[in-house]
Amino acid sequence: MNPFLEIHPEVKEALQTNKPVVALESTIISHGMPWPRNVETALAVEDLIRNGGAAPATVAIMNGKCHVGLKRDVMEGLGKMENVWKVSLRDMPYVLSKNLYGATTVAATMRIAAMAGVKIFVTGGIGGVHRDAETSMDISADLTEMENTSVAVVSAGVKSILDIGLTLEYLETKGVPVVTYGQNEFPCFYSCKSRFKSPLRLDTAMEIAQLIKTKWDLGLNGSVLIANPVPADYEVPAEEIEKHIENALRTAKEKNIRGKDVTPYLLRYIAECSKGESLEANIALIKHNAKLGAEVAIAFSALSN
Ligand code: PSU
Ligand code: MN
Repeated sequence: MNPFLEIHPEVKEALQTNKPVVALESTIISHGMPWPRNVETALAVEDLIRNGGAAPATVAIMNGKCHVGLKRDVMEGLGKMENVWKVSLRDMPYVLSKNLYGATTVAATMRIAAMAGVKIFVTGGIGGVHRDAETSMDISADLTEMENTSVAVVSAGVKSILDIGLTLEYLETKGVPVVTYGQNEFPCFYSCKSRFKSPLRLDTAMEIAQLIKTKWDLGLNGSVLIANPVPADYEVPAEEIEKHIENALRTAKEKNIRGKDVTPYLLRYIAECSKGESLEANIALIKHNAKLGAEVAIAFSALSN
């Protein structure tokens, strides 16, 4: 086992007995939602996965180790703490070697999950190609990670702070299958509708597991992106979010926000402008993804055993 890994007993037991495990990221706890809803949500998501029949494994970095599965008090601490590092792939060596607290993004969580042998990962939204990428070159390491690392990702699509069309093109170039669960249109996080047709559609967790298994059995490395549309009752119309996004992008530019600070800045700005509504949608869609992720993990492990 990699010496940097610290695997929670519940997760270790599941891995050793080939039971389904679902990885979860922690940037969403530290940078994605306000306290205390962040901690409540993270714990509720873990319980949903447990009740669905899989072991939850929230990933974070602390004390020089990559933790796969967190104790409850650690999760609560992480949710309250200020100055937690947002750790993408390139930040891992620094945060580990300095013994800092780090919350992992999709990219870093995927890599650590793969190191531990976890195959299915649930998040809210992935990073992608930013709207001004042709000049800023701002493309999330989440996408290069999806090219290389064989962990399937369940998300609610791609938030429209990004260029959804370019993100889908990039995933096509990198050989990442994009599957929407139960509808033809690719969803855009708060909204079920993005105006982009989903490259693929599947209607059951078993079919999704079969696609994932077939990709890896073929010897094709890398991820499968599963887009799960937000539950209709919690959908925030795209036009409503769009005005906040445009303001967020403009102020980010004015304030010269760059690099890894861009995504958290935009997310926070939009959350504040759209008040409770976007937070409730965010929480609902993550829970919804957790249920689907547990089903996919169970189907995948049934196919593999
Ligand atoms: N998009 C969201 N919610 C999030 C993120 C992105 O809708 O919480 C977080 C995830 O942790 C993702 C990270 O992996 O932001 C991407 O950051 P960057 O664009 O700096 O790679
Ligand atoms: Mn970026």
